[in-house]
Amino acid sequence: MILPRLRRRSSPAPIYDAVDDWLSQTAAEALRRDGFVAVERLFSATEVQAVQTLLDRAFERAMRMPAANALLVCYPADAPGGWDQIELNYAATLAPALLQTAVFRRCTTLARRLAGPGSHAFDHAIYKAAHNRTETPWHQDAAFRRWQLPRPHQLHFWIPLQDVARDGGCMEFLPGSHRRPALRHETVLRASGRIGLVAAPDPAARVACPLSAGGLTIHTPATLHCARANASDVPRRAWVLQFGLFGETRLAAKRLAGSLVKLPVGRLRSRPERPA
Ligand SMILES: O=C(O)CCC(=O)C(=O)O
Repeated sequence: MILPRLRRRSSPAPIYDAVDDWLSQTAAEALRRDGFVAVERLFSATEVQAVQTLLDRAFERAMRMPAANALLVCYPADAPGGWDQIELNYAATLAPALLQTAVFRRCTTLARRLAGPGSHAFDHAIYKAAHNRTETPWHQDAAFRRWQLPRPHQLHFWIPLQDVARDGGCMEFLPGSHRRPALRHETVLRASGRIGLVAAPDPAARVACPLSAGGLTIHTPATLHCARANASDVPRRAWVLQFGLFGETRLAAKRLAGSLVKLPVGRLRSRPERPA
């Protein structure tokens, strides 16, 4: 379900505060019923640009730092040295200033209004090159969990960093799929060399969520979703934020266990976002 476009106030400032209650109520209903919701115009162009600048920097760091290479998932292009699709897990560990952006703050507020207490548990960035060949296949994020117990307060925010149409790789969902039993996922070897999980639902009822930059989609871990390859002339960049109960605690445990990258102290310190 796509929410109606929100009316912009005369100032270029984000309109979130003015529609706070209405937005979270409508979004909560859609999430309960459909398992996803698309919301337009939550962020200004400057706020989205700030995220992109930090993510681009995080990708550069991940490529330079051998310790961070494991966070990168690269789908090679035909031409040597290029990439068809590139992903960065835990991008905010390489660019901590992402967690101070207006986009992150507003998503955190919205996640808490929609799902109750919780915090940021995971983030990743997915860049699909222009005219790429890599689809994001149908899957439920819950299928990737090692811990199979339900996480009722978990919500996943998908934030495009430019306008995105269906053929540009916007998110597509199967409404109501979060209320049905989990689908069996097949294990596949993806072109990145990593193992992927792929479901094969009947896609007839699929709903595509094209968005303008400044909007986002939110879905539950049990909602079936996919995204097509990017047939457009520009790269499709997206930042994905997962919120859940004890998210920060789970992240801290991973940091302690050494599964996240440690930034060298004093170097690579992220600059804070400049105010819009
Ligand atoms: O951006 C994409 O291509 C899909 C993202 C996605 O499926 C996910 O984050 O679970």
